[in-house]
Amino acid sequence: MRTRLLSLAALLLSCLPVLSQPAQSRPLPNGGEFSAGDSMLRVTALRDDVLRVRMWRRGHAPEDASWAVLPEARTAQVNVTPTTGGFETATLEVTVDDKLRLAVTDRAGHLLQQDIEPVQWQGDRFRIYKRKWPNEHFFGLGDKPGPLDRAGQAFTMWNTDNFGWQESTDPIYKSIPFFISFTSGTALGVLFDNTWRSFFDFGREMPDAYSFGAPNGPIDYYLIYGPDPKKVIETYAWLTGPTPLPPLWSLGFQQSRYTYEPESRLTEVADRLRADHIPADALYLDIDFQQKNRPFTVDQIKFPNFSSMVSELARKQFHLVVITDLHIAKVPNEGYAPYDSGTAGDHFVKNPDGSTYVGPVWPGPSVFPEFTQKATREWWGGLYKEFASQKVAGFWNDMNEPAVFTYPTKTMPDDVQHRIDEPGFQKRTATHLEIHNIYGLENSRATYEGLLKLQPNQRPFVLTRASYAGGQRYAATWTGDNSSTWNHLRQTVPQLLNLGLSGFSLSGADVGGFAGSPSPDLLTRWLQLAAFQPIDRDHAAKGTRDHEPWVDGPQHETIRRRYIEERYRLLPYLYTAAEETSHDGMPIMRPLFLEFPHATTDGHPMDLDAGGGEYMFGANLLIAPSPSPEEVAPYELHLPSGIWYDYWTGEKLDRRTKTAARDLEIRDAAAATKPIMITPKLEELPVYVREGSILPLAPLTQSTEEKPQGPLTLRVYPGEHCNGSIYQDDGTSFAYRNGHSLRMSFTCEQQSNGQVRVHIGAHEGDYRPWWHEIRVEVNDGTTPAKTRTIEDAGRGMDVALQ
Ligand code: NBV
Repeated sequence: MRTRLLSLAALLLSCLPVLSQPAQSRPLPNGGEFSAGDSMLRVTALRDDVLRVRMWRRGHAPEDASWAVLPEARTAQVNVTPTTGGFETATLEVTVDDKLRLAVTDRAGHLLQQDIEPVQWQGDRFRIYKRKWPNEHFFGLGDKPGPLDRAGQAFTMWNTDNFGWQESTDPIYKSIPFFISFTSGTALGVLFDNTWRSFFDFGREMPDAYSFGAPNGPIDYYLIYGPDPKKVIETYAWLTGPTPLPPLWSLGFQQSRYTYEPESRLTEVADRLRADHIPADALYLDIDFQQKNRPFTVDQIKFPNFSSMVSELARKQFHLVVITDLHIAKVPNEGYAPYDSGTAGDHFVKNPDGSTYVGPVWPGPSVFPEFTQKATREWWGGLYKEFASQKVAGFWNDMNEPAVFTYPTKTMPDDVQHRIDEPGFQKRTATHLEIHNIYGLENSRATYEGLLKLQPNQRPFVLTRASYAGGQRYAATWTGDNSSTWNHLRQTVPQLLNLGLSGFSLSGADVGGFAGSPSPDLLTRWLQLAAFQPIDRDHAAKGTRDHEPWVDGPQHETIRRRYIEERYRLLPYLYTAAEETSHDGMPIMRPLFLEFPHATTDGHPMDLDAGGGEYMFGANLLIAPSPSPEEVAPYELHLPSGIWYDYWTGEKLDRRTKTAARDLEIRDAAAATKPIMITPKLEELPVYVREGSILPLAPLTQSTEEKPQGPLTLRVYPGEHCNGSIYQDDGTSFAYRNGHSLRMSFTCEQQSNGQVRVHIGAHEGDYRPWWHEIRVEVNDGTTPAKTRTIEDAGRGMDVALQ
């Protein structure tokens, strides 16, 4: 009944122009404060295109603090112009009616968002209903499983260790309460900054409304206007911080397992990778390398020469990443330093009665750091001292939802007390219900900041499982315990895309699947695809069959090697994309609608028609795995209109011809393109290059530590807006902040006589790259490709290829 009433209300409202009756209001220089009954609504403009919306019951103004939003952004403000119903900025118009219903339009009068009823309170619980258009699509919310578009679904934010999760499982490990609404090519971002067990509904309850709310905590959300989706991403990075530039090695191939033990087994894997010429950069040690599962220890029997083993691996150009779970074994008087120093410093989470909370995890009864205290984070950071001095290169923060072996909640009790002692926050205690979703975020922050302090000139590499909005500032992430099934291989694409749209550009899924054993074909397909995903880490659960690239014989190994090698050739392109992320948050892995928001005239996201598997890797490469990777039947591939080149053969696909594809013709005759029929072959993953791309490639190496021998290759694909760039630096330090980096830009032009002129920009920055020569290779559909190799004196030049 209520549903029907709401639908009716929405329908009536949709017939009305923007609400005009003003509430009681008090103009503010940067917005307005509105009241009705005992409710207060404050809407402020951080920038002309960013609004912050806060609401509370009189006398209960919530604390103005955030774990996600950067203080500089949160306190930014622009002046606004008051209007009768609200105010306007240079970009947006805000109207609030007498029931405190908010409507936001752009200055051209297009309605961007509208409350369809007053905020619904039940005690501390609230839900906000917004109008949903039939053609509105929703993206983001981190790595929640399921399709790319969140429309028609409902979700809960509660970080959960969900081993063996499936496509319909919710929640899993992360809570990233940020989504992008995309309607007819117009994007609007919404960050609902509430750390409690919040909920989102995108038209599941009612087809014409979407809603979000929480059982407690503040009504505090940010509206980020595009209209271009890339603009929303950039602004979200401004609000919550971008992903820092990672160490180059973390973009190489990573090999992991639960657990490579003893020492000789890890060495054997390292040696086999090198012997078989499978490029690789990182090896992982999972929990069994520790003594009795105690974090920050090493089992001396299994790993008797840990320190020299790390050096020996480094000599072989491997970086070691070790797991450091956050549960600290409760073992008084056993000389276990993390427990002893943590107890002495009063760093563990407490029960309501003041005693230390103890919960069972891998080491048995364990205690948990109070990551919401700065002092505790500093103590935690110090625990990395020994590993850092042994040159362990990266750290893996698992189980930080936090996972506790108590059922059915699998986490701490709701009433555990967390102490907040933190710049920008009131000093107070909060229950676990408020802190749960940011616990993993603050754990990874403590690790990241601790490592920075220990090694100020080394970029930390932290891999976290749980996080919250803004967590990209501290760690890369992965999608937790997926399974070795075809469906999970397919799932990697929407999950990593949505993570990228939610700020987490550096993410990966366990290659081959964690739970279960992949068939040889599945593992081959997975290794292929992950070569074109941001983090490429092969990982497997205990008791599953081996996953390393060689395990299924030479035929499979040859295919697998070829894709990993291609990733290494493309590292200059990938690293340049990672550097872009570090400025503007643009994810490495992108849905088509991010690059082609107007691929269809009605702004329908192309991804949703394209079959489900396609995505962009960086701005120029389109990766097109089969939507049904287990099938051998041919499949149709729809590319955005324009000219595309086959990455592997250089063949030009000029598909601007109008087609008979009826649905496309109806939507947009001009953009209609002929679908390509792909007949899948195990050894092939279709990859296309967009016209006008210039891709930088390196000679093949076996690791990022190896200096490439030979020229930098620029693969030029002539076409509109032809350009490209490369970014290089030492790959590990912060010297780039002092100008010790190298940036070059390229453009190309196709002359009427068939000549292609490539302009190579001068070196910017003083980093000296590996190459002395540049090999320009023009792929314009003629075979063989035109090539010329020239000396690179760093001054910039024009190269003509006939
Ligand atoms: O530390 C063991 C595993 C780890 O391999 C995996 O990647 C994590 O997601 N960990 C979970 C704990 C237990 C899993 C059954």
